Amino acid sequence: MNKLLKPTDVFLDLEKGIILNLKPLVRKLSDLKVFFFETSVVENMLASGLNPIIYEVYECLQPENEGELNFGTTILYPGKVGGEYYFTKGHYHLRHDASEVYLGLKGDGIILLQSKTGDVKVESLKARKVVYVPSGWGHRTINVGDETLIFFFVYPSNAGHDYEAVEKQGFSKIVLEQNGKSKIVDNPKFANKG
Ligand code: M6P
Ligand code: ZN
Repeated sequence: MNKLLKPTDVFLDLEKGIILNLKPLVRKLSDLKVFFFETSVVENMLASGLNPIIYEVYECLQPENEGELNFGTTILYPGKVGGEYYFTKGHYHLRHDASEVYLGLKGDGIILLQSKTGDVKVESLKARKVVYVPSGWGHRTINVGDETLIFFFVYPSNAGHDYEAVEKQGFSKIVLEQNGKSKIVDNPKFANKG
């Protein structure tokens, strides 16, 4: 039996997406260098002193005991690198039986899902929309709107984040702005290693 944890509660600012009295994890362009399609654009931006914040994560982390849950919010800013919309790194869960739930709070987003066997699924994420990410699916969130995308998430605290597969293989699709609209296209750099 796991040790009985104390119930906790937090306040969420639904407008800003922040969880009060928590320090966010901040991801800047420099943290996402290898993830964007146009690496040379990233390098030029960084070389000219531009290193914008891409997203922030407010997370209530629990001990990694079986059955416990982590939850929090992600604030994904609007913007593009070259033609590619800002996104979260994206990851698989290290535990293959770990799923996740997203609840959109604000903005206009897309969740790209892919399995290691080549399945791809695309879901939209916006206020009041709930997306269930079953176990086994890698997931990345993209902000395709002009305003900040804010969403709430819950997943098992012992899920673990596997970024390596995404770093090496990438996502099979990328989301670009074309003629003022978002377009999901094949990622030419995708390494289909299965
Ligand atoms: C979601 C959750 C978090 C994750 C965050 C940022 O809100 O899945 O667990 O950390 O997105 O995504 P990533 O870890 O892929 O950068
Ligand atoms: Zn996850």
